[in-house]
Amino acid sequence: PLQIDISRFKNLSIEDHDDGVWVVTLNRPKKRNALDTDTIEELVDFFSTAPRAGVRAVVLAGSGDHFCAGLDLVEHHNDDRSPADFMHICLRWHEAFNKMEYGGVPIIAALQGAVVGGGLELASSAHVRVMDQTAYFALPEGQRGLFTGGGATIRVTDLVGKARMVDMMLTGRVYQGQEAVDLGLAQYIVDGSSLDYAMELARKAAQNLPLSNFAICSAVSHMQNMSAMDAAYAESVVAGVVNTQPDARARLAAFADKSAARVRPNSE
Ligand code: 1HE
Repeated sequence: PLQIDISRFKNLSIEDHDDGVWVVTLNRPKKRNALDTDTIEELVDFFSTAPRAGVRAVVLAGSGDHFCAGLDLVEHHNDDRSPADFMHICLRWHEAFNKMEYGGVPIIAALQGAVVGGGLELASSAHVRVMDQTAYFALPEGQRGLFTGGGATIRVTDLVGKARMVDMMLTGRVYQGQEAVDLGLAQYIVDGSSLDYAMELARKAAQNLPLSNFAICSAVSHMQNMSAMDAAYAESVVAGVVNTQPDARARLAAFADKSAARVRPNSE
């Protein structure tokens, strides 16, 4: 496996925990973790390497009271970018976020405070989102004279549907609390720390075989982009590889000899 040299990351803080779980934290709390060009390059770097470095699951977090304020508007203003410059900026965002969504490593986002604009685009590139009671979601681009450029038109629309996405952009509507979960912006809301709960979920996911997680966190997204016929075909091929992997034999044997845990309803 590749080695990840954590000393080369400045705007991300990166910790390698037990069980192959890594915690990647946006670490510019004074700027509310706004996404400047350096942060995006570090995300490209980490998430390009992680699938080949034995990373079994990632918790993606933001330091301070807010997960992420989106595009660094001050950098954008100061750089006075041309249309071509900003197109290339957006292509780097897509590079990072596609590496996340399609890379095959489970990513659990731990959300608090503002998850807005590009921050919501980042969060929606994770596979699972856990919010605490302070978290809120919005797309303020419309009010700022901007448009989304980091994949919201695709990923946020996938989460909440076209009409809600367009409303969020037109009116600046903010979603929070249980309603945000009901709409699909997050899958979990917790009373305590979203980071603690995200860690718990990441440790669970990390116990799956890496090849199963690769399929779950890559194939499902690819298949969304295919026709149903082609997706079914691709699913057969992926299942052919995953479901016959030698590492699965011990798990299947444990089921057959009745030593493996059974699936039961949650207890009250
Ligand atoms: C920033 C940014 C930022 C804060 N870029 N510097 N995103 C937005 O429109 C969200 C803009 N931010 C906010 O609405 C608020 O800052 C927050 C709700 C996130 C936090 O509020 P608060 O009161 O805690 O902080 P603050 O006083 O507004 O900001 C603290 C500092 O963070 C301040 O810097 P300072 O040097 O004066 O201390 C702010 O300038 C800085 N800061 N947010 C740069 N976003 C690929 S297209 C994507 C399109 C978008 O993402 S549009 C951006 C949408």
